[in-house]
Amino acid sequence: GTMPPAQQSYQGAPSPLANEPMYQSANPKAPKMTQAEFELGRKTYFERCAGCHGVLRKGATGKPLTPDITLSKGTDYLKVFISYGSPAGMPNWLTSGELDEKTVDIMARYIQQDPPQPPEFGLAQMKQTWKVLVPPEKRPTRKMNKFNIENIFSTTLRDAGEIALIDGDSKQIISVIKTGYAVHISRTSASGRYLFVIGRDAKINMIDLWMEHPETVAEIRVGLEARSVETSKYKGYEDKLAIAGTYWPPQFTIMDGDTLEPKKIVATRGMVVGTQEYHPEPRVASIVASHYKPEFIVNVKETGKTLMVDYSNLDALKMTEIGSAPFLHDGGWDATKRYFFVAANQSNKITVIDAKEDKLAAIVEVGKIPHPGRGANFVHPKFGPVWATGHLGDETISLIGTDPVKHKQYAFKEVAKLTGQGGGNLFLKSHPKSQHLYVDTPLNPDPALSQSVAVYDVKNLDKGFTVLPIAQWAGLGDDGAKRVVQPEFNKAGDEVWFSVWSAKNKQSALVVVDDKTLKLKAVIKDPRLITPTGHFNIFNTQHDIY
Ligand code: DHE
Repeated sequence: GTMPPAQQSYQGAPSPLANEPMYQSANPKAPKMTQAEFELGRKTYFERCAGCHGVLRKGATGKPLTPDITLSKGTDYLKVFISYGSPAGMPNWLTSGELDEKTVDIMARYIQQDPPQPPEFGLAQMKQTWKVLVPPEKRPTRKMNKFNIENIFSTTLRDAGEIALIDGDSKQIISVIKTGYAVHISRTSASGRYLFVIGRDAKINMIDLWMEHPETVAEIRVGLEARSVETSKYKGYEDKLAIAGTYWPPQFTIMDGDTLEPKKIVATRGMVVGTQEYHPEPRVASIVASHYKPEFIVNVKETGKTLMVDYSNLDALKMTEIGSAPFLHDGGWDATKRYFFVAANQSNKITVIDAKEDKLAAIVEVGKIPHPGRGANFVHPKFGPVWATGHLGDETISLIGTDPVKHKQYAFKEVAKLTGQGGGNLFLKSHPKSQHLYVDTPLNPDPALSQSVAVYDVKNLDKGFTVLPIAQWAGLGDDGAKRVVQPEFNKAGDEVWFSVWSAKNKQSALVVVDDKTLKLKAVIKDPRLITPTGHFNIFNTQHDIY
């Protein structure tokens, strides 16, 4: 296989569906399997394969593996494919040592059976998991702690299923809060009071930062697998609603912003843009709240559609569907917060959505597998305001013009490509008060790159980049792979935080860099900081500042 191991582990994070009960369906043509073999096959499939081939094996970024295709290939052929991989990106599971021969044989037979369908998850199931631990009337009416909550960081402790709230001023851990399985992202309510955290198991924790000891005040599961959560930000709707998108079932759920009571569930199953063929499991990827209208901007991955969901009347829900390109994933705003840039990652494109006019502004060709996170914004000396994305698949950073008024000839075009340290980039970051652009490369196979970041002076891009040896600064010793991931600014925009992400049984750390001098400012180490990945500064997340 040619897919670098780090990228493979990125796409193939274990799905919580591995733990859901599902049953073998009898297909007389499929090779025989015992119930135990079927169970092992199912578990392995959801842990290793579903991320690319889809829950229903209808294909996503990987090829479809439904019995109409796999049965005609036969067990022997499939075993070779699984063992040795393919240049198109299929990993070499046997020769890499990830699976043994017995498991490869089981997998070859498993994918010829009918795909077991995980259960649906509707209002009744959601309500069973919904808990209001502290009802709104029992919550404080003003901030009861002495923290500067606008400079708190919520750090994802992925493999612990927890987040750490860290005081950005003192660098002390305020608390560690239990969340969902393989927890993914945090988002802040419009007022900055509430923090919403979502796990891969679609569990949402709503945390009240006004409490003397901030803790979860409401929780719910909105499905079986998820990645995104957001809250309403339009004037008059601040803190009123929350929304979460799910990978399974393919749907999004709008909730009460005070209690997480589920109000409205909308399915995303439907037709793929372009081919207009039915897709049974279009996953919900990034969601952002519009600043122009009472709308959520919901990006549906496999069908390549951005849904502008008007939340002003949930009983007569209006949605504008903007088709662009399949595999919409992550994205962020330009500096004016009018244009939303979202990566169609396996299509090597960035889609630009005009949130004022509710229409497609452009589709921009970029490098191989763009992965912006929320992207970065700065003013380029020649091209004016630009938004930037790095790539998983190559070493470039694409700059796209964002100003159709004063820099019309550059607007929504790729105006320049910077050359970075290498491929395997996941996140890059800017801040309106900083002159620097930070670019990580956590998935690069070379440890020298995965353990450092590149910094550009945006006024002198010709000078290339400076390398900061972040993992070395953390002083964690030599054992184990450490990936340096996700630059995030503090509120003042004068320091940048990084995670040094080690294995679950190894020590990790956070490293804080002084933005002016590019020198080490602080290292945060604590046995509770297990597998830190993303971190979200409350103020910057609240106001979409980057
Ligand atoms: Fe993420 C954002 C999905 C793997 C860290 N991730 C997102 C978003 C989606 C997503 C849809 C956008 C949410 C939004 O803005 O509403 N991520 C996925 C996957 O499907 C994928 C590829 C594989 C998987 O099985 O989960 C995946 N992600 C990872 C990781 O391996 C990372 C590096 C470490 C981790 O914690 O698991 C990771 N993803 C992040 C982070 C963000 C994110 C830190 C938020 C970026 C931001 O700045 O907003």
